[in-house]
Order: sequence, then structure tokens, then C-alpha cells
Amino acid sequence: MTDVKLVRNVVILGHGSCGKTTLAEAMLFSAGKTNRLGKVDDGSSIMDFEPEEIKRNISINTAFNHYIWKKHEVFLADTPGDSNFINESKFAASVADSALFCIGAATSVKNQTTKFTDFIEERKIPTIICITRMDRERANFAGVIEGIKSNLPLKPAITYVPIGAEDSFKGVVNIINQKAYMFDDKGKAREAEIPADMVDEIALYRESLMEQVAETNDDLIEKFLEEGELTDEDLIEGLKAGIRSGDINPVNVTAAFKNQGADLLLDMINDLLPAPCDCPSHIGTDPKSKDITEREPQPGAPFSAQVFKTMADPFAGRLTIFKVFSGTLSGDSFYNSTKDVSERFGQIFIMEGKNQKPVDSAGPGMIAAVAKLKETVTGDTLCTEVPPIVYEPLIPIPPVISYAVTGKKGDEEKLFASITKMLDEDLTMQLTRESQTKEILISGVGQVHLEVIGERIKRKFGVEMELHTPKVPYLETLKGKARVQGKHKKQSGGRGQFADTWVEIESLPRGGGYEFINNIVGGAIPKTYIPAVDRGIQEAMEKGVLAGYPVVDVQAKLVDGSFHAVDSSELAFKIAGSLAFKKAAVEANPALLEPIMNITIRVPEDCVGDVMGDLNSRRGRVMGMDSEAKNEVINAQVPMAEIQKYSQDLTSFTGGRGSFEVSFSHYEEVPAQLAEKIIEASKSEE
Ligand SMILES: Nc1nc2c(ncn2[C@@H]2O[C@H](COP(=O)(O)OP(=O)(O)OP(=O)(O)O)[C@@H](O)[C@H]2O)c(=O)[nH]1
Ligand SMILES: [Mg+2]
Repeated sequence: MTDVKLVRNVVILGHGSCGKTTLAEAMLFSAGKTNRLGKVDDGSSIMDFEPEEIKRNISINTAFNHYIWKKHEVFLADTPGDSNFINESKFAASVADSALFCIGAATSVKNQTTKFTDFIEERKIPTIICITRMDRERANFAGVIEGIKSNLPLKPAITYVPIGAEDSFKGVVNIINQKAYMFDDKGKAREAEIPADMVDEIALYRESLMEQVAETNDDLIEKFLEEGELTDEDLIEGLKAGIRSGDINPVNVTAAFKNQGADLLLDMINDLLPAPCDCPSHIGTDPKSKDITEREPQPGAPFSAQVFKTMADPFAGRLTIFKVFSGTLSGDSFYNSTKDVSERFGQIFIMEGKNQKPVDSAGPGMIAAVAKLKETVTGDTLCTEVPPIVYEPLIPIPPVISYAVTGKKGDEEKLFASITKMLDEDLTMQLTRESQTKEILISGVGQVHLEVIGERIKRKFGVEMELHTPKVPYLETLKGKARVQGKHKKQSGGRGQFADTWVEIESLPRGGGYEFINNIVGGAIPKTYIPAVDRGIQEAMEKGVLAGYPVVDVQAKLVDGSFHAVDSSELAFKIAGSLAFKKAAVEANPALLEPIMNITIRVPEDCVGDVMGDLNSRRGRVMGMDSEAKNEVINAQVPMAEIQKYSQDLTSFTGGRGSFEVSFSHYEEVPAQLAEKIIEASKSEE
């Protein structure tokens, strides 16, 4: 195992397609881990290896690898940037020691970009900014730095400046050691003279880097004011401390597609990012005493780790991936303190793209994996049984889009067993049964998320998942009153049937459900038949008279009736009760009810107007507004029927900067005009 001081644990974060995976490939290639530069576009990337990733040219999973560079061992996690899979990035960021925040040189700061800096800010993750794709058309180094300064909570400190841009990007100047590096045809950096026309500019960059570093540290500011400058060592020490405290984010610039700048980035990671043992202790609770307790990120401390990903690997079985926080794992078992169980495993692995490499032990900063655990799921803490610790569980991003899911005839059982297996892998996915429409709903973070789940299930388990827009679980009610007779009489030949009931139907307040009252006096209907009348009414209530939806919020009072000594039976009274209700339902002013959802929408201030206007057009009611650090929070109630596609719509009119959560609130009457349409639709369906 590598000395902990030489270990680095780095998560690569940034918006979709900004070049994270390409950068990871270039880093692995430059470090000699791979002998050919993998490409996302032709499917040769070792980090984007899933068929669903190759098909779309995007990352869907966080992928892992490690390399050794100048004696340092670096554990990399390459995360997806697409918002459908952002939970992967969130979980990987929540355990990482440090981050590379990537942003394309030709992009203005994109809206979704803030989601990734939120992860960084939340845990103050020590972060290097990588300006990627410097060789692209319209690459603009100064422009993107300006964009970061004015839009993101990062504090860029320029440590590398590009020489040339777009097609003519050919090297960089290191502002700390004031050396230029030109890229050879393999993208390797070769030391060179600073181009004459850049000398003055570089002096200015150095001046401002010194100022910026000095400002983060009292000793350095004093020295800078007295001596007018800082040494290279001062700068490096100042940067290291500033990165750790979150006060500074040094900037690197690459064109990883051509492997340019990757080797300099490897140096920068070794030199500036913290080793696990330089990171703060991990705080948790003692599951027995409930006291706050902590673990030092040292190899000699008691072992502790957190599971942040689970994979259903077709070969290795279920693979549990965890980050070691403290201590050293070896042997063949550990304690899952979240579940209070001991788990055994066969072998410890470290991940190399889709492959796993067996290792004897795993220490702080390492991302390791074991196969075939029984109880452990994503978010659980693994540790020594004595002393134990539990870390805060990881909270997945809530699903916001639901579809009804069905399988091909005969495949249903296999399909739902397969979906259930996928639930272990993906905590942003949910499977629920809508009791009223009897549909099984699959919920996820977005359209593409659910599509990918379907493709994976087909590839891994050989069954197809069919998605449909879910039915809205409408209900019906009766707003008025009615007194009706329900009479069932069939007395021609053989044993006859006779039951006669008088029932009063009345509405109950919303949410009142159903009430049956027996007001029979004097034995007009014998006691034994009365529950049958109740059952008959309830059966009839399962299908309302308007559009066939269940009827709720009514009271049925059995007030009178008659019977026949021979021909009456429970069945006859059940039929009579049912007939009574059907009659009453027509007379007692039936109405359609629809589910109303609570919705909480978070958007930047400039989107509030649009969101409000849109809510209005969806028959929404704004219940209140709140401000959070960055977003305005709008609480509203909207009919379910109006927000079945809200996820796509909100994304489109906020440019991906909005998020929302929905939960059921209550039922309300559907406005008359709309009710007509729903009733018509249900009739034509029949
Ligand atoms: N010209 C040029 N293209 C690049 C560079 N880096 C990445 N690309 C291209 O940009 C596209 C996206 O690259 P990826 O590496 O998949 O980006 P990503 O950030 O991993 O994307 P997601 O994981 O899906 O968020 C691909 O077509 C790459 O070939 C670069 O340095 N120069
Ligand atoms: Mg990627």
C-alpha cells in the first residue's frame, strides 16, 4: 500500500460534455496506466465503457481508476455531467478528498454548472479548476475565467496561462516557476522559452497570483508587503493551504483530446492537492452511545469507510464500492454499523474502469470494492465493530418523473424482479404501486434516466420494460342528497330472489371516505341481511356513474325496506344495495375529483416570474415563497394532471437551473369544463 502522504483521491466534476472523461483518459495515458489514449467518441474510453454510455457518448456512471505518478498513487472518480445522472456525481463528491472542476474553454458558464459547484461548496472540497478543450473553436481563456469569477462560488487563481488558442493552442506558461512548456506531438510538455510577446503579461499574472495567495494568509501578506514578493515555495505552500481552506482554486488548462497539459496536471495534483491525512477527521456518531465521534484519516486509525455506489456486475455479482475514510482494511469481514451486521467478503478490489484489481488491503483515500455482500447498500458505513462509527447517510436526489411500467405478456414477473435488482444500484429510482389505478409506477430523475434503466434491464436481464404516461387517479363523489329505492326481484319459477331497500345518500366532507348507517327499525330488513346491503353499496362505489372512477366521501343510510321469508337472501340484498347506490349516484349531483399535488420549486431569482406565470397556466396556486442561499423557493399546489411532464418543462424554461419536488396533498373537484372532457375520454375509451 502506498504511503498515505502520497495518496490522492480526486473526483472530476463539471457540466455535461465538458471533457471530464477525455481528461481522465489523458491523465491515465500520461501516467503510463494505459498505453493508448482512450476516446469517448469511438467507444475506446476505458472510463465510459457501458454500452448505454457508448451509444450516447455521455457518462452515465461514475467510473474509477488509479495511477501512479512520481511515486504518488491517485484514485480518480470520473462523474457524469448530465442532469439525469447527477446523483452519481453528488455521491462521488460527498466522499472525495479533492476535486478537479472542469469547464470548457469555449463555453460560457452554463446554468447547470452551479449544481457541481454546490457539491464543492457544501463540503468545501479542495479544488483545482481545469479549463478544458482549449483547442476548440472560440476557446477564450480570459472569458471563461471572468465567467467563473462572476457566476460561481470558486476563486480562480491563475497558475497556468495558455500559449495560443483554438487550433494554435501549443503550450502553457507556469506562473509559479515562470517556465513555458510546449507540447510535442504526443501532447507531452517540453520546457521552452516564454514567448517574447507574453513576458509582460506573465509578470502581471505572477504579481496578481502573489497578491491573491498573500491575501489568504497573515504571515504571507506581511512578507509580501515588506519584501514586495513571494518565493516559489511561499506560493506553493500558500496555494496548498488556500486550496484546503477553500480560499483559492488554482487554474490549469488542457486540450486533453490531444493529451495536451495532462502531465502538468498530474504534477499539480501531486504538488497541491491534500493527501487523505491532510484532510479533516471524519465526523460520525457512535451507534451505541449516540455520541459524536470522529476518525482520523490515518492508516493506523480504526477502519471506517462509506459505501457510495453499488453495481450489479454480471460477472462479479453485486459490487459494493466504498471510500476508505480511516484505518486499513484487510482480512475477510467488516462491520456494517448502519445495519448492525457483520459482512464477509472474499477479496478486496480496486477499480480500473470496468475491471477490478485484487489488492491485499485498502487504506485512507482509496476507493475499493468487494463483491456479493448480503445486507450492505449504498450510503452504509463500514467499520470495525469496536469501536464503531456511523456516518451521515447519503441522501439521493428525489425522483420527479413517473411512468406506468408494464412488461410483455408472460415477462412481467421477470421484469419486476429485474427492476427490483436495479433499485440496489440506483437510489434515484423508485417503484410504487398506485392502488387506485392499479398501475405500477417507475419514477426517476428524468426521461433519459428511465430510458437508460430500460436499456440496462434489457441488456443485463433480457426483458423489456414498456413505459406509458400514467393514468391520473381521478375519483368521483356526490355533492347532493338522494333518497332512493333499490329493489331486486326475480320471482318467476324455481327459488326466487327478493330484496327491497330504501337508502339515503348524502355527501361527506372531503377526505371523509365512506360511512354506512343502519337506521332500520322494527325488523323491516332482518339483521343478517344488513351487512350485505353495505357490501352492495361499497361494490357499486368502486365504479362511479360519471367516468367509472371510484366514489368517495359519501354517507349511505339504510332507512327502510322489506323482505320475503323464502326468496330473500344475502345475495339479493347485496344486489339491491348496489342498485340503490347506482340510482342515487345519478340523482345526487355526481362530481369528478382530481389529485392535487404539493410542489416545491427551487429556481434562481430571475426565473421566478416565468415559473409563476407557468404555474398559473397549469391551474396552480402559489402558497408561499421563501429565499435560500441561492434560490427562491416557491411552494404551490397544482393538479397532478398538469404536471406529469413538468420535469422537461421546468428544465427548458430555466435552462436546467431549476429543481422541484412533488408530493400528494388532497383531492379537489375538477372544474366543470375539464370534467366534461375527462368524462368524454373515459366513455370513448370504453
Ligand atoms: N477538441 C476537443 N474536444 C474534446 C476535448 N475534450 C473532450 N472533447 C470532446 O468533447 C466531447 C465530450 O467529451 P467527454 O470527455 O465525454 O466529456 P464529459 O465531460 O466526460 O461528458 P459527460 O461525462 O457526459 O458529462 C467528446 O466528443 C470529446 O471528444 C478536447 O480537449 N478537445
Ligand atoms: Mg464523461
